[in-house]
Amino acid sequence: FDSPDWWRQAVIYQIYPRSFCDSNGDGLGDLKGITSKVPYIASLGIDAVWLSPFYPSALKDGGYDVSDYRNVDPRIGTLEDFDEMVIALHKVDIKVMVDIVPNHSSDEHPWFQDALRAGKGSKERERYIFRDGLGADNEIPPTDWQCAFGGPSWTKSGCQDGQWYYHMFDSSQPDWNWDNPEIKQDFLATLRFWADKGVSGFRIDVAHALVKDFSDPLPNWEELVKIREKKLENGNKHITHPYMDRDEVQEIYKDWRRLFQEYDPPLFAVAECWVAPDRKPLYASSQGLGQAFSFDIMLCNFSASEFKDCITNSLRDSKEAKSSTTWVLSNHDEIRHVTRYALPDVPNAGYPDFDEAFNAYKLSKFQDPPIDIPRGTRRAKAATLMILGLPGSTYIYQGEELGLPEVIEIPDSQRQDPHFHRTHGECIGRDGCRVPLPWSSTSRNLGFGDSKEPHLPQPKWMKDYSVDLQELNSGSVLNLYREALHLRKDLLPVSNEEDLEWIDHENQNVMYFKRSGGWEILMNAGKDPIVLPHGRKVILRSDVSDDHEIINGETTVWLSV
Ligand code: TEU
Repeated sequence: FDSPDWWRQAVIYQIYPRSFCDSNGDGLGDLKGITSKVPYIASLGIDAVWLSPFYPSALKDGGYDVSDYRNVDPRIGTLEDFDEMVIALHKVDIKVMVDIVPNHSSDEHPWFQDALRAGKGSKERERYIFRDGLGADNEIPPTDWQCAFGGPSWTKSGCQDGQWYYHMFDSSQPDWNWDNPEIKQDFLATLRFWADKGVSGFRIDVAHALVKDFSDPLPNWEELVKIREKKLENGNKHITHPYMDRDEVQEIYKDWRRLFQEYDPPLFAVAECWVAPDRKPLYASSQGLGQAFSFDIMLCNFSASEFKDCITNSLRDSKEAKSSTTWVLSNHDEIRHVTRYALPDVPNAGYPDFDEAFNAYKLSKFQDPPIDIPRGTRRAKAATLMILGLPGSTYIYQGEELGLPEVIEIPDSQRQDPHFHRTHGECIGRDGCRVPLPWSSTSRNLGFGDSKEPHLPQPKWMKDYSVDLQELNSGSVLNLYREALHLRKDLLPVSNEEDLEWIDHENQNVMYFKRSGGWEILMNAGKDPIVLPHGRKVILRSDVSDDHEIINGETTVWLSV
C-alpha cells in the first residue's frame, strides 16, 4: 500500500460524485453516498478512486468551475464526510485521488468577486487576466479568440470600466494569471490541504494550459487557425494552441514535485494534457507530474492494427519519461465506449477527424447511422480485457463496469453541459455519460437516491443494467470486470517493468502478446472465429462460450501456456 510505485500498474476508478449515489435524496450524488458504496467499490478489485470535483461550485461546468478549492460543496457533503470516506476507503486498501482545476476558477470564487470590486489596475485584478477592450469605447474584445465551448473567450467585466476577462472555457470560468506568485502559493496550499487529508494523488485538469503569453501584439483567431492547420499538415494530430503547453508550465510542476516528495510515499499526479507525443514526457517525468494520460486508445477504431500502433507508441512515450502508460476507454467527457464501438468505424481514426465524425453522429442523435448496442457491448468487453492485459495503469470510468451505453435521449431542456448551450446545440455535449448510476432495478431512481428526480434523467432501459441484476448473472459485464481485475492482480509481474512481447499471428485481425510469467493475451478483432493457439488454455474470455477451442470474433481471451 505504501510503495512509492503503487500507481504504475494501478487500476483507478473514476467517480463523478454528483452522479454516483445520492444519500440524502436531493437528486445529486454526495460523499456519504460514496461511503455507503465502499463495499461495492472494493468488490471491483481496484487500487484507487479518483473523484471528479466535489468542491463548492456554481455547477456551470459540472463542478469544473470551482469557487472554493479547499472545501466540499454543501450539496455534496462536508469536510467531515470527506474524512469519513477516506477512512472507509483506506480500510479496504483503496487510495484516494482528487481532481485539481488550476487553469481557471468559478466566477463565484471570492478572488474573482474581489477583482471585479477592486477595479481596473488593482492587484486583485492581477490574479486573473483582465485587458482593456479595443475601439474608442472598449466595446471590442481584446482578441477574437474562441473559447473551447464555443463563442468568444473574453467577457466584459460588467463594471463599466472598459475591461474584459479571458476564459479558455465558459465565461463562468475565468482563467487564473499564473505569472502571479500569489496563485502559485495558493495552489501549493490546496495540494497540501488535500494531501494532509490523506489523499495520495491528483488528476490535473487541462495540465498543459495554465501559463499564457498575453504580450502584444496578440495574434488574431485566423492566425491561430493557420498555425493549427500547419501543425495538422505536418502530421501533428495533437493540436496544441500556441498559448498552451508553454515551457513555463513545467516550472510550476517542478514546485509541485518538491511538495510531492515531502510525503511518504511521494504524492502522485496524472496530467490531463492534450499535447504532441514529443511533449508528453515533460509532463509524465518524475521531475514533473509523474504520469500523463494517453487518450489515443480512445481515438482508435476497434481494429487490431490501430490498437497495436497505439500501444507501441504509448509504451515508447512512457518509457522515455520513465513513467508508466495509461489506458482509458471512457471518462466524463467522452461518449461511453459501448456506444462508440456500436457506431460504424471512422475512416481516419485519431484527432481531429474522429472527434468531428463523432460530433456528426451526436448531432444526428445517433439515428443515422443506427447504433448496434450488442456489437458495441461485445467490443467493449473485448477492449477491456485487452487493456487490462497491458502493462501500465488503467482508468475505469464509473458505469463502464456495468457496460452502460451513452444516454442519448436527454431532453434539451435538461441538458447541463455548457458545450451544448454555448453552441446552441451544435455540440450535443457530455451529459449522456454523466447520468446517475443504476444500483437497483426495483428501487426509486434505480437506487441512485430517493429524490423526486435525479439531476439528469435515467432512461427506462437503464434498469436492465442495474447492479442488482448483474450480480445475479454470472455472464454480466460487472462480473467480467470483477473477475478480470482480481485475476490481473494474481497474474501481474511483481516488477514494474513495462514488459510486453508481441507474438506473430497469421490473421491480421488478431493482436497477440505475452506478459512475463507465461501470461498471454489474444484479441480477435475480426468478425470470424479463429482456433485457439496450440497448447494454450483459456483462463478468461470476454464472451460467454463453452467451446474452449474456438475464439469468437470481437473477443479477447487471456491464456496460460
Ligand atoms: O477537459 C478539457 C478538455 O480539453 C476537453 O476535452 C473538453 O472536455 C472538451 O473541449 C469539452 O467538450 C477538462 C475536463 O475534463 C472537462 O470536464 C472540463 O469541462 C474542462 O477541463 C474545463 O475544466
